[in-house]
Amino acid sequence: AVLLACALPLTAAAAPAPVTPVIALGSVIPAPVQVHQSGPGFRITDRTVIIAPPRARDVADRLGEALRLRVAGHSSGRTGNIALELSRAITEPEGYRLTVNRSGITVRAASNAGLFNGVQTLQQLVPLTGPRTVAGGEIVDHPRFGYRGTMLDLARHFHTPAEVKRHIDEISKFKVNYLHLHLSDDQGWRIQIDSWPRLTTVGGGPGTGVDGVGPGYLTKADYRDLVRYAASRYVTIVPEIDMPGHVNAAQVAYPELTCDGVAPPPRTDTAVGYSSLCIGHENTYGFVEDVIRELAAMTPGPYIHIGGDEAHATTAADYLTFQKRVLPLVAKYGKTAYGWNEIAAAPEARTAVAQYWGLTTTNATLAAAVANGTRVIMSPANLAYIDQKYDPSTPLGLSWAGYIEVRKAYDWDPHTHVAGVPESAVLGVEAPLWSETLRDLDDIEFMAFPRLAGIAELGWSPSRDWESYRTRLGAYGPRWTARGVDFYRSPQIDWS
Ligand code: TNX
Repeated sequence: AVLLACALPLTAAAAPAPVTPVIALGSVIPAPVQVHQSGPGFRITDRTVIIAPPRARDVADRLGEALRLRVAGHSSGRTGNIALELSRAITEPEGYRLTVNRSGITVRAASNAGLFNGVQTLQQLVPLTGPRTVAGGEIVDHPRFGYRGTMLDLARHFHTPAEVKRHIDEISKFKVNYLHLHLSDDQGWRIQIDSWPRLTTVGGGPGTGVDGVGPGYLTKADYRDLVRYAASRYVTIVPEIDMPGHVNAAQVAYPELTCDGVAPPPRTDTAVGYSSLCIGHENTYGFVEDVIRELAAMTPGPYIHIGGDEAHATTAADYLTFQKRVLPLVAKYGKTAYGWNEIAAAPEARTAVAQYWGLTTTNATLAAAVANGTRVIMSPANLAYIDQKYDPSTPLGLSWAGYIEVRKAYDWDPHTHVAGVPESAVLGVEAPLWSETLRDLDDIEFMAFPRLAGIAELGWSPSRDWESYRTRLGAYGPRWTARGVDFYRSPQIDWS
């Protein structure tokens, strides 16, 4: 990537004209595929207009809000504007081409998702202060992986729709295009299910969440609104209901989901692995099907995440019995099953997506499943778990998977990370953010940023380069500050 800070040509005046630095065309996170900086740049002024066809109006409006510029359907004069163009000449899905010269800026893409990505790049190239001059040249860009994700845990502490929306705004700036919502766990149930109403009235009620301080749930209307909001930022929501373990909150609400029919006490501690649905009861599968059916009906995205992790209170044989029934249920409602990598033990995971959260670079069960067709999303806990502390002094987060400084979260290769999981089986990367220790949006942002920016680059860019990345990250800091994002000022980065 081109990283030289470049200067505008000095004008003719005799007095030493102030040199206005512009941002090098490649100084963007994630790093673009190709950058050719050349020729004069374009200065955005208050008279600059964003021109976009009606079909791309939504993307144009978003850019207009960000840059405080007017949006129009077509221009009277053809130059001096920022044009968004839908073009079939761009073939990469989600790809775009950004051209900047004296007469204006053009973003071309085959789809609105591609235009949106180009617009995210452009926004990083517009100086925060001073003349808004964008360097001249061209960027040709497209993602390495189709899935670039992160996860919020609404179960351990509920995060409000307003907080989730604000987080969507922030993650989409790095072209993160999937948001996985962990909606149920031992400490709480956070999504309305009409056929089992007590899941939320009890499971999302007062006293739920870690330490009993994280109540709340999404109504179906809230959830649909979030899905729409995310879609307008080209982010797809992936809902997760964790089972057959991590179900204590559901069993408190519905004791018939236990084998003995006795309600367990509510739990607000952070232990894992003690609860299980009753594998031998037919009632269990009625419950699971109701939940999957209702979830699928309100989820336009392709995936339903069924959890499957840490089922230590379920025997290995019961676990397989459960997955044999449940994995196909997801397909019955038109969705692709997605689960934590333990699901790879079940033959029915052949058509599913496994989320690898292990600490090792070998996993025979996963490799065998991949050989049978299972595809993988990489979330190794020691590298991509952004709920882990940066170092021993980090006030938030856990550390069971180790400390994860900014460089550690960046310096690994999702496409070769696990033996027997070739790049062709990898759909992408995801950085999960568990909320045992997190209460509000400031906490979320402090743990997510800057690490999520690095994970996003692993998912998007064709190669990684720590020195280049740390320079671009240091330069990005003032943008977070300007938006009030409380990011971690890692000592590994020279922040501007
Ligand atoms: C393990 S990772 C869990 C979660 C915890 C997390 C905390 C995984 C699939 N399960 O239940 O919240 O560690 O880091």
